[in-house]
Amino acid sequence: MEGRQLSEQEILDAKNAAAKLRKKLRTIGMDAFLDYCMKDPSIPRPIMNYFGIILPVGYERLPRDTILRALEIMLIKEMKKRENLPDIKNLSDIAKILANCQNVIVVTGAGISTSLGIPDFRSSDGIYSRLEKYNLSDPQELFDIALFRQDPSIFYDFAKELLPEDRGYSPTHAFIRLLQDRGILLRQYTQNIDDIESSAGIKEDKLLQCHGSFKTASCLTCGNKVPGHSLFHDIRLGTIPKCSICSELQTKLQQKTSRAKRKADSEDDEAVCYGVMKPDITFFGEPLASEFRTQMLQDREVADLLICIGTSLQVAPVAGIPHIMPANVPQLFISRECAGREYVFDLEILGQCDTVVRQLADEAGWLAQFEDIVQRGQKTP
Ligand code: CNA
Repeated sequence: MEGRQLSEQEILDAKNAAAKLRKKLRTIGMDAFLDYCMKDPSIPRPIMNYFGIILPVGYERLPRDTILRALEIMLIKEMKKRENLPDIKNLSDIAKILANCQNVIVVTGAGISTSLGIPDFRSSDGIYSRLEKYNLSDPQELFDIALFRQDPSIFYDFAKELLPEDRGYSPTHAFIRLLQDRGILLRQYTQNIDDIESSAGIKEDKLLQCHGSFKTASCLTCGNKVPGHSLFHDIRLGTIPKCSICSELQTKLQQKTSRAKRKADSEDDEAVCYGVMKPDITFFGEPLASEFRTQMLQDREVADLLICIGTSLQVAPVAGIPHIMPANVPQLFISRECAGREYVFDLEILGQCDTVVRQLADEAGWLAQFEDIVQRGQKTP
């Protein structure tokens, strides 16, 4: 019956069988489980199918040791998988957990700012959907440091879309602020570069901007650091922001240099990015702040809830956070689209995050306090 679609009952039976096998594997341990798999040559294939692993045709003819070794590798992977915690079926269960929590880790992505008009990357209307005009082979090139040095105008052309309009913040930012005000926010790990967290009043020691942010900018040539907002006017006008120190120096030098020399210099690669300001966001090809790893390893020891909001979990190392949390820490995922199959969240709520967090605040009995913070985050007219 190859290629036949399974009925709902058959899918349910297979899921139940897989759950039983997982339990058996964890109860009797690897060695005994391998013995169990190998006692009959017909056993490995269905067992592996239950675990989502397809064994090649004719594997039965392989030497027993080879099969054993392959099974062992697959089962080690399986053992590392997180199991769902019992009794987490809906937001009200999460609200009960919140009532007793002290150290919540929140991981956020571009989805928490889309209601403020800042597009994300990977949604159907996100920035990656309209990249034809840049003629890039990979959308990530927008953040490629080598390309930025060659032609900063490509980055600045789309960067204006990411600039925060004013000091407002979204209800989801307000929810994270609520956790902070209630004294239970251990840390927010944000991939966002819009720095709206600062507008929402998330304290510096509660926030890790994993990819840096527009908060500050530095000169590529002399390293001069300035507040990020001082670049916003130029970025909005479509002008590449330049370092005032380097520009002054360049003018003085130009007055002394011959015209022919100046022409040769301007054709030089270095000359293209001379004195160009770059927001202090981490580009591909630049090292991530070393703080991330150190902080994460400390935080995972004390965390008692993980909430991931508005992220596609496609970018390392943030995408790895759910995998490195201790298995007993409950995990909630809120986004418009499912997380990848490699994730095992105790609860996945698909929808607009602003709506879902409001519901969660309500379930927790914190609605009035939440609305008060939301109110303060409304855009100034
Ligand atoms: P992404 O890959 O674009 O994913 C965003 C996810 O959020 C998608 O899965 C969407 O379905 C979901 N989403 C969008 N809007 C909502 C909403 N209203 N409610 C619930 N879910 C929603 O972005 P990631 O953050 O996962 O990827 C990391 C990149 C994106 C980082 O390097 C960021 O710097 C970069 N980025 C940041 C911003 C920003 O700072 N606002 C904007 C665009 C991209």
